[in-house]
This record gives sequence, C-alpha cells and structure tokens, in this order.
Amino acid sequence: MTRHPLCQFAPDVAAALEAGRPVVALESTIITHGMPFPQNVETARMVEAVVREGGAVPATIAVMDGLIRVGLGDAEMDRLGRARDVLKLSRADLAYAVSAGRLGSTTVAATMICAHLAGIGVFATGGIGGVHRGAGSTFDISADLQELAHTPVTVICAGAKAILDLPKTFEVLETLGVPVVGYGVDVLPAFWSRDGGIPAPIRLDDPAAIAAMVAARRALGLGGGVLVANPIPAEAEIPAAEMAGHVARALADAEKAGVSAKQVTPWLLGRVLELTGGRSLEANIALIRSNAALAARIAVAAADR
Ligand code: PSU
Ligand code: MN
Repeated sequence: MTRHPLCQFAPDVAAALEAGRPVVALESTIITHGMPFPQNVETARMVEAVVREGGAVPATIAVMDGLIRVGLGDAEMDRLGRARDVLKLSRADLAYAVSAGRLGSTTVAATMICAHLAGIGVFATGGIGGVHRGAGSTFDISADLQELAHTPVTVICAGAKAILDLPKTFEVLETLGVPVVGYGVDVLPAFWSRDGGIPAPIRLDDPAAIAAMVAARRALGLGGGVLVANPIPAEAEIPAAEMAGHVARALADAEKAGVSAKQVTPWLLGRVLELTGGRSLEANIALIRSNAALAARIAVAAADR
C-alpha cells in the first residue's frame, strides 16, 4: 500500500492500516486551543487509551516540520501540548502550514482531510464547528460543515455546542447532504447537554448499523462524510437550561471584547470554562471519552465488513 508522501505515520498506525485493522483518527485543536497544559496532553493520551480498549489504534493528527503527522509519539504530543504559537488549521491554511514548516493543530475540517489522505475512515472529536449565532450579519459559518459535505470520513461528536445556532447548523448540514445520525436517541444532543431540542434526522442504535449505512453511501457513490451525534453520558451532563445563562454571558463578553474570525470558537469555549468554574472541562472530557469508545466500535464494525 502506498502512503501519501506528506504523511508521516506512527509505527502502530502504519501497521494497522497495512493489515486492514481498525484505526480511529483524533483531532488536535482541542489539545492546543481547547484545554490548558498539562490537562490537554493527559486528556489526549486518555482518549487514545479508550480507543485502544475498544480494539482500534488511535491516530492523533497534527502538522509538524512540513509533514502531516498521523499518530503522535510522546515527544511530539508534549511539544504540541506546551507550544504557544500553534496555528489552528482548517482547509484554508493546511497547505500553508505544511509548506512553511509551521506547527499546526487540526480542526474537524483539517483532521477529516488528513484522515482521508492517510486512509482512515473514522474520526472522534468533541463537538463540530457550525453556524454561529448572528451569522446573518457576520457570515461566520465553520468550514467543518463544508468538509462534511465533501470528505468521506465518519465523524463521531457529541453534537454542536450551544454557543452556536443549532437549528441553522443542522439546516446547513441537511442542505449539504450530510447524514446526521442520533446514536440511540431521537433528539440530537447539544454537547454539554443530552437534549439539544432538535429531532434526529436518522436514528441508529448500534455501530454495525452505522458501518452498514456508511458502506451503502459509498456503494451509491454519494461521497462526503457522515455525522454521528453521541449524547454525553447522563452522569456528566450539564442541563441545557443551566448552560444557556453561561453561553449568553460568554457571547456578550465576546462581542464586547471584539473577538472575531478563528478566535471566536476557542475564546467562547475558554470563557464558558471560566463561567462554569471548570465544570464544562469535566463534561468535555467525559464526552470525548464516550465518543472515542463509540468511534472504536464503529471502526471495528467497518473493518469486520
Ligand atoms: N467545538 C468544540 N471544541 C473544539 C472545537 C469545536 O466543542 O475544540 C474546535 C474543533 O477543532 C472544531 C473547531 O473543528 O473548533 C471549529 O472552529 P471554527 O468555528 O473556527 O471553524
Ligand atoms: Mn469561524
């Protein structure tokens, strides 16, 4: 099997791909822009351990020294976790980071691109980007949505965050032809909360059924990705009503501070973390673990087909 010349693989990831064994891609923006050091590195390693327990090999993705790294060793993970001027990469700036040798972490969009280049079909994250509130005037819509339309990777998330305009986010996904699956639920989750108030367009209850739908999409030549929304475990959730106040406050503060462009999502998430006194971080860790476990089961089911 030939490997893309701009991808550099960790040995265990290369071996698994070679043998057709299950692999799960993981993003790195959450490490560089989502959590402080050292919790970011600890969480990243814990999430990788969950993927392994589920019978798949984890491949955390980042850009370093002109290459896409698919699977990070201890030195690379530590470097990424401590670094300060890390670029937050999406489709628009991935090539720049590679050509200029910059250190970059990958968002959902960039991780999907890199996973697909690397031959990985399943990817676990926390929450996807989406349509921001006020997008009618700011036009701020995450490139994650376009990427789901184009790149054939199955993304397991806990929904989109309440900092976004959730109804518009799911409208756009429908327009773009992206299947949105509620895993075991009839109502889509909203990241920190299990009930996002929007009916799930498709409900599937087991990993094999998800793998079967992905295979049918490929057989039909439809292209693009699939979004699986896996609700946060009940014991870790922060109810939507409680989050609403924190989100409103964070949005007002962001407007006052004049935050724009790529800074918007990390800034809002950081502010919510302060406002919840760290509780949102605990919820964040719980849902990523749960998504990693489900992604491993989906990758195993896909490899078994
Ligand atoms: N949502 C989260 N945590 C995150 C992100 C989103 O709950 O860390 C990150 C992801 O990497 C996502 C990116 O792809 O933010 C979206 O950023 P933007 O809105 O600038 O496209
Ligand atoms: Mn944006």
